[in-house]
Amino acid sequence: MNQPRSDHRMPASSRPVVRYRPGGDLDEILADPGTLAVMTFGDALPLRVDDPRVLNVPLQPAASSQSSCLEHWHVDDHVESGRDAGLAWASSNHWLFAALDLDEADHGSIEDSAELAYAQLCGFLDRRPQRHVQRLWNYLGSINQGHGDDERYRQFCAGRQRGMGHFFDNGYPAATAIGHHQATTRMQVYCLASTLPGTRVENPRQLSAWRYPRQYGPTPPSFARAMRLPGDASMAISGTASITGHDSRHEGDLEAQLGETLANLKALLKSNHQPEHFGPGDPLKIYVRHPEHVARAEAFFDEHTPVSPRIILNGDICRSELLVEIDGWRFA
Ligand code: 3EB
Repeated sequence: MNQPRSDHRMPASSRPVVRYRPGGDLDEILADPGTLAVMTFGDALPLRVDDPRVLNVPLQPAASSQSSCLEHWHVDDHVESGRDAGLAWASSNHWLFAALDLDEADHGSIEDSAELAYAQLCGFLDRRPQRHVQRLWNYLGSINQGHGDDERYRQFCAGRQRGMGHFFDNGYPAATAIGHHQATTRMQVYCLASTLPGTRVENPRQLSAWRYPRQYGPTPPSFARAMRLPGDASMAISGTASITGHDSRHEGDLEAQLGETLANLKALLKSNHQPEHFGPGDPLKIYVRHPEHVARAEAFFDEHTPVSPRIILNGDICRSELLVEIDGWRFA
């Protein structure tokens, strides 16, 4: 396995900070030499900006989330950026953002597209000093379309696994996979990687996803529940839903699913020896399947995580009985 080119220890100050910037000015953020990435959501902002650091996530923010909210990844370092055969990237000395936004129609099936996306991403990372993936996001169209093993999410899992090849033989990174409502064939995959490996964290309340039994599909999902970043105790938290063991819980009950999900998140923090609450520096992203559930989700978070910044996005969870999923960050 490749090692970082020098054995410099990573100063904690070099790790990215992720912040939501309600009403943030995109030009101003891009002029900052430490900007590693900026996400816009849905059609809230102009979609086409010719800068590899800008990614338009195809999920519509809830009307209550500030419509012009940006997500800003910032490092205390100088960032360079470019494109490599359709892959957009930006990197500092220690950190790398890379993103693919592809059309399945160009590659055949969703399975073939996922394989190609992951093969391209892993091939690119393999040539970079920042080759250690900490965190991955996957946004697919019509994620629950198709029955049984023909469901698009399950086919995505198979293609992703094939495309990963042996790249993650030492363990999967943290991840999210959510369905969007734009063109079904739009597939977006992006990641945060580093020169040093992170530490994978599993959830004591949940079976590791890669060990899910056959009933959830022929290829179990390839992700860790969380990743502790190199440099300090900060943690990137995977998409977390109302699942204990491997069972979906509280079908049809939004508040109960939210409660179970928060219990899962707290268990993850506890197993990482951290206080079991989210603070003002810990941004959360809440994916809500039905737009009409947004107000109730807001009320839940006002009560249970009042100080942590949040963005609520309309998106589908990869099991059709699940109504909500949460991912986010715990920064040291
Ligand atoms: C779960 O716990 C919910 O396929 O990358 C969460 C996070 C989920 C990541 C993925 C799937 C993924 O199984 C689903």
